[in-house]
Amino acid sequence: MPSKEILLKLVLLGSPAVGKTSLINRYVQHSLDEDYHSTLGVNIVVKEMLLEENDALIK
Ligand SMILES: Nc1nc2c(ncn2[C@@H]2O[C@H](COP(=O)(O)OP(=O)(O)OP(=O)(O)O)[C@@H](O)[C@H]2O)c(=O)[nH]1
Ligand SMILES: [Mg+2]
Repeated sequence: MPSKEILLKLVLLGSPAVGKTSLINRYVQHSLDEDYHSTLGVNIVVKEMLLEENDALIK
């Protein structure tokens, strides 16, 4: 079966210091920084995933 590429773009917005960057870093690179570094402007990250044929996104 030919592979299919799906591109999703997500925007996460919220009040300062509520954990947006921490949530994304945990999901994308499995890391946690206990220090607080305010994100200036925007932070763009990319995560590539290989989905199985029976995953809901593929259907
Ligand atoms: N205890 C606890 N601390 C957390 C959690 N998530 C994030 N933090 C801490 O909260 C602080 C702020 O987290 P960030 O992820 O930088 O917050 P942010 O929403 O991206 O902040 P801005 O970029 O300023 O908008 C950091 O010191 C994190 O370590 C959590 O689930 N539990
Ligand atoms: Mg941030």
